[in-house]
Amino acid sequence: MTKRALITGVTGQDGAYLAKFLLDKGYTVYGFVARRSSDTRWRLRELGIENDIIYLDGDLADACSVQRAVITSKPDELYNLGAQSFVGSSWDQPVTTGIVDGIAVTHLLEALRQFSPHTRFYQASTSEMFGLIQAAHQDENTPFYPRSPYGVAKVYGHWITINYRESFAMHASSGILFNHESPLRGIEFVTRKVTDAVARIKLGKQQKLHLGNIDAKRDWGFAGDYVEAMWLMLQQEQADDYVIATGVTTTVRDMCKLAFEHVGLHHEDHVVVDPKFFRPAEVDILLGNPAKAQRVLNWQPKTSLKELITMMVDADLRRVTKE
Ligand code: NAP
Ligand code: F7E
Repeated sequence: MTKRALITGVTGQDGAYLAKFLLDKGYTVYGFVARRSSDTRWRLRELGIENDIIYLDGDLADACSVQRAVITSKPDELYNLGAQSFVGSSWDQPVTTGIVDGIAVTHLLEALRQFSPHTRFYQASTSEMFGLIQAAHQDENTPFYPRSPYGVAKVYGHWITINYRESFAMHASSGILFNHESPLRGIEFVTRKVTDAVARIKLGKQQKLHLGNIDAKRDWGFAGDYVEAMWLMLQQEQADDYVIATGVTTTVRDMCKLAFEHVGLHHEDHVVVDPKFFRPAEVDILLGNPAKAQRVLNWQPKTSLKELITMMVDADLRRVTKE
């Protein structure tokens, strides 16, 4: 029988890749979508799946709409990817971020407990929970020390997922995903900001690229690889929590270097460090240890940072050329 999946955040980067992944496996995919005044389905169009999803209107902050979506879709699997996901904005909207990224996870878990207890649940947890790192390689046992309202909200979402699993024997898993990027990444995140600027500079439409802390280090992977890990978590007999990462960390500076080199330019000639983009509190370095995911899920990242940045720069060159 065809499986049914409900995805919150289906219009986002991961939502789009996951929807495509599940549709390719034959799932019926429902997308929980918050109404916006302008179009948010460009990613689904780029993947050619805009008309293959059943859309359910709602907002994670609205428990009634969450309940209705669960009752209507009766999902076998629910993936909670919806969030105010930009760390920088979380200082400007700390309460909204707390509600949508934290409290709203309880809206979903409660809706499942009451109306669909057999549904398997995936929570999009994050390496931002490690923040001021307490171990050189972060794994499932590393204590959290979040450094932003976003990270704090996600710690709530993470623990309420574990709490419902332990309290009500629900199949609820958390993926602690490190940064993952793609040509569908939002333009506000540093990799896409860089690849878009590289394309514009190469095509003579921009001169300089203003960035914040280019000494920050991140463990960057490809979103297309990471959505498979989400699905694998929900196929296990036991729900559990997993770190998903590459095990390689790189500075923003070196990531820029890769992007500029791909089009034959030097990053030093174009990058300007601008205090405007520094954060009130920084996460200086993240480096994940995905050994458990490799052992239990048989999951491995397939895309190197160089391949990822090349793919992103090429996509932005095509987009900017078409403008
Ligand atoms: P994204 O591109 O920013 O997508 C976020 C999605 O959430 C969008 O579809 C957005 O809808 C939706 N959303 C925002 N507020 C909502 C609300 N109040 N009600 C319903 N939907 C709402 O994020 P992403 O990169 O795909 O990340 C997916 C999830 O993984 C997020 O929870 C993020 O925090 C988490 N995560 C991401 C990474 C990463 O590196 N990408 C790493 C770890 C964890 P609109 O399009 O209408 O705004
Ligand atoms: O920043 C530095 C910035 O915004 C990465 C989200 O998906 O991953 C993402 O959060 C680093 C930071 O991602 C600029 O200070 C320098 O150190 O691309 P980012 P993030 O904050 O790591 C985690 C895992 C999530 O869960 C989040 O949802 O780059 N940086 N200069 C800059 N960052 C931005 N955005 N813009 C700059 O100009």
